[in-house]
Amino acid sequence: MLHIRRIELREIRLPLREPFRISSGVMADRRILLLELVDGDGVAAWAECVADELPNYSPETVDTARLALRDWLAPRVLGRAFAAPADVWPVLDRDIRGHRMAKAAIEMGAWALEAERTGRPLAALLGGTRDRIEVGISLGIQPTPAALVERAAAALAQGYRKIKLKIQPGADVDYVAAVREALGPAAPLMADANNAYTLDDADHLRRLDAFGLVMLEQPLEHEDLRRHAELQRRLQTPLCLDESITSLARAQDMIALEAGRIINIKPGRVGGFLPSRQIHDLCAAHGIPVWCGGMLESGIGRAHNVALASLPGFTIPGDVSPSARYWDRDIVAPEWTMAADGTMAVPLGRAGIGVTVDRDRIDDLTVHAESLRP
Ligand code: OSB
Ligand code: MG
Repeated sequence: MLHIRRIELREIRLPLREPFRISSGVMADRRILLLELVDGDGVAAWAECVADELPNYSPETVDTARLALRDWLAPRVLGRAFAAPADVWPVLDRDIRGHRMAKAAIEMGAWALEAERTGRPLAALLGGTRDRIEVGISLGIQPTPAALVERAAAALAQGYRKIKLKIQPGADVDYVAAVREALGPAAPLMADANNAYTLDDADHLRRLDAFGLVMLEQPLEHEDLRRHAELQRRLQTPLCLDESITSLARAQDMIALEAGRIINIKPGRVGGFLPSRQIHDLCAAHGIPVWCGGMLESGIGRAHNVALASLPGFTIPGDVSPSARYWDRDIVAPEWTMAADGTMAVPLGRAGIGVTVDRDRIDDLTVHAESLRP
């Protein structure tokens, strides 16, 4: 039995090596919520909540997640025994709307605790089948096409297997054209608009069809599947949905409406590993490729993403880049690294999340800590 005796909640501050700009905002000095779940025998496992400081990607924030975790979610699992980690999600979700990132932090922590407790790698517990995953990089919006070309060329030289270019009105077609021109026709490029367009921009977005993008991610409003379907009918480039896919039902709707042809699965966005696996299985049954997205996670959230990305349906390189792409120094050892061939090892030789959490460093970075008990 999985028994969650206490949850240590921390907020740390971890500065990105450089600010990351997307159409809906900039991230720089990250505030990150970390959870440590501890069972009755003192076995512990870490998880990360991917909510950011401002509600520009999802309605959740660090502060709403902390409130939800402390007042509504942790009380549901503390002191309670679960036969399996898959039983945690329904307990967290029943009659609590939304707050999926907060739910996911506990749910994913429960899977990690089960892995730790039973001496198995998290990836194996989740049903992973790969020992290496393919790595992509997401490049923030740059001041000029030339600056983006420089970064994209460096990423290609480093071996990244997919290069995602963040776009927004005024920094789109010219930027993508410049990168395609510089990197050549074979470079695996895609674009991500984070909701920055409307259907009125369809003719403009159709110009992206000339550049052979692997996909265009989330061009339209986050709750709008119908208009994505309309746009997909007018574009050759496959659409991939990110913000729009908040649940298994939304993934089913995307497929039924033909609102996209690819899904970016972020476990935090959908509520954890159980919904992620359900979406993964649904997509596999419909021939829809999936890949693991990223939320600029520390080494802890990254460990969870690496484990998920080892499942068989994750056939497109994920936004699961090595630690050094984000941080001067990560909070885990060893740090996450990428080989020259653009792959990352899944740590199958170790139980749990596969890396050691650097407690001293976390103590140094902590701005808030509280202990949640039954
Ligand atoms: O849309 O995928 C996104 C980061 C923060 C918020 C939204 C997104 C992103 C990224 C970064 O693209 C991916 C990464 O973690 O490297
Ligand atoms: Mg995205």
